[in-house]
Amino acid sequence: MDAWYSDHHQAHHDQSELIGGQLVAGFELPLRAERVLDAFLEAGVGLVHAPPDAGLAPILAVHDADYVDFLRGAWDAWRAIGYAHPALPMVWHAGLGLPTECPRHIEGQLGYYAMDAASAIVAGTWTAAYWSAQCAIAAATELVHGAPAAFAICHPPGHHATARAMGGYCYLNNAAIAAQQLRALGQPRVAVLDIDYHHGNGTQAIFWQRDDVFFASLHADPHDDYPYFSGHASERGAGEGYGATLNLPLPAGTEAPEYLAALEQALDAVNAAGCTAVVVSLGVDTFERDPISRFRLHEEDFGEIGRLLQRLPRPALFVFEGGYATDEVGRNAVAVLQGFEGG
Ligand code: SP5
Ligand code: ZN
Repeated sequence: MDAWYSDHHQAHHDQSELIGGQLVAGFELPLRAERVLDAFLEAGVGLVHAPPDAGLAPILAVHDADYVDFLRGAWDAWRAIGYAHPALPMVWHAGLGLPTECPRHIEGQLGYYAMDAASAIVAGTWTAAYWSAQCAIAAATELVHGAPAAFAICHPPGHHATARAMGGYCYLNNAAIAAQQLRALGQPRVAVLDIDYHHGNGTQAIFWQRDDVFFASLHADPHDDYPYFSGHASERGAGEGYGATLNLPLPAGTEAPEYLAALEQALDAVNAAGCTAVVVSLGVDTFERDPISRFRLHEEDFGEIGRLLQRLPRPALFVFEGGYATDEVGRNAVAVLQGFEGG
């Protein structure tokens, strides 16, 4: 399978994040995507392309226009009040009911459009997020032209971003944008299978009331880990989308046998849903030495995950999400692709 990668992703760098109550250098580094690109080329999985510019329309098919305007202008507004360090929110509307007005001040806007204080905006965030989404859009478009599989080496990641909020290092929801693009190009029912360590709350929220996109996710139990407020097994979707969401939370310390059994369950559900195409949110922060996660998958388990994913419908689009062990992130992500291709 071929991959899509944009050098523009490097513009999103040197973010800080609030973790454990302390402001620290972010775990989410451009180096992650470069390691994935290197491993992809070294393994000879396929060609790598730079995405063409498909414009804002496929992004606006998923995200609210006012949120996109905020992302585009946030850094300039932050600079305009005299700051040169990464922009993070510090006041939220949780518990106050839905806000009726968006604040005029950038400090208020950051809280209005964010779910946490781990997703900083820096000078190049919009450029990087835009081209990250373009990688997913280009790969999805390629699938419709007949490729059985493709890989979008997205940076920054996307699955925590909702239609109108950033969070969890995510700004634009690349997987959701790709799934929507597959729908727009004629696929009648699309699955999103999310195997990142964290629940894909953004993707779930975007398709919550829809029956045409089936969402299945394996992740750390939200009773114990980020994003805390979604991903419980009881969440099944609503309205027409009731039953088109499947959450399989797993405990801290989960190892391969339990993980692979849950993955089989998700694959059964995706196949029973009759989907004609699939987007895989490919996070490898399930790795035993991931610095922010608590599953215990070994390097060789990622190939086995890929082999199980052969049961997915085609075409299949892999979208890179999390994975913070920079020495192993490339090999682990590419091992999934190689397993999927029968290697
Ligand atoms: C795309 C993605 O994987 N986003 C993950 C965002 C997680 N952010 C919060 C992480 C909190 C980790 N807390 C445990 C720290 C152990 N040192
Ligand atoms: Zn993650």
